Amino acid sequence: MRSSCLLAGLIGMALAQSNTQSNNWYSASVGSSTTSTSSSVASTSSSTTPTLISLSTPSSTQITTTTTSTSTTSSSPSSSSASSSTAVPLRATAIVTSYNGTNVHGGVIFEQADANSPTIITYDFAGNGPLGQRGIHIHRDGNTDCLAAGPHFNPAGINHGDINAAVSHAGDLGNIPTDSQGDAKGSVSAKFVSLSGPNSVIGRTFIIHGGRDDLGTGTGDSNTTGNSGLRVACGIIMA
Ligand SMILES: *[C@@H]1O[C@H](CO)[C@@H](O)[C@H](O)[C@H]1NC(C)=O
Ligand SMILES: *[C@@H]1O[C@H](CO)[C@@H](O)[C@H](O)[C@H]1NC(C)=O
Ligand SMILES: [Cu+2]
Repeated sequence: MRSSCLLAGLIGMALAQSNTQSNNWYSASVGSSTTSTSSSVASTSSSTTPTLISLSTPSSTQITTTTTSTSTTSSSPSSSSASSSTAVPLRATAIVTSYNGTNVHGGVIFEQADANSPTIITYDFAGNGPLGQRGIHIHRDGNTDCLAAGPHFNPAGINHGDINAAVSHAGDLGNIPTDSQGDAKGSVSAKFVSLSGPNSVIGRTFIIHGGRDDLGTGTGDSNTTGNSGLRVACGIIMA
């Protein structure tokens, strides 16, 4: 059952983050997200977004009540608190739903201790092919139509590379391994990913690809895309 594997993994992951309402954010959204098709994203997103935000937002994060468009690249609503140099932990989530008929799906939690710290990105996916490598990125534009999410988020305007590499896009998150069941669970620390300020990733799109990212070492579009293959699932990063 597609939703049960998500619930097991994501609720466990969310509870580990010690947010007392974390067990609700996923279950509240899974009912409608699993019935959606990739082409009906606008209506699905606008109906689930308010619930997701209200349940998932910790008390330290401001809530925006106008996040209904799937095509906005909003800057972080918490950027004002970051500029006042308070050490408030920042948190965001992305519900990642399948695209173009794949079965890849899951969730991602982003946590940053303060505006100058790396962001810890904890992910839990199912539905991939087994025993492979999958490129993951943050793409520039917020859109649940994965193909419309634009290129990698690259505010520095430099070449594609590995996560945390000096020459890399801020949205480059490297490869993650899939296990024998096609699941991928883990955590990475991304020093160029921020949840506040002008280069915030909030409102942008997390994408998992169908292939391995060559991390800029390959041919063709390597310096732009890493030749990571099709966009098989994605979700907008929300505070
Ligand atoms: C959708 O999947 C098919 C089959 O894998 C592929 O040929 C096509 O390019 C994909 N389209 C998009 C928009 O990803
Ligand atoms: C990628 O960029 C590097 C540095 O500019 C260059 O040496 C390399 O040839 C480029 N690779 C491709 C495939 O264009
Ligand atoms: Cu990508």
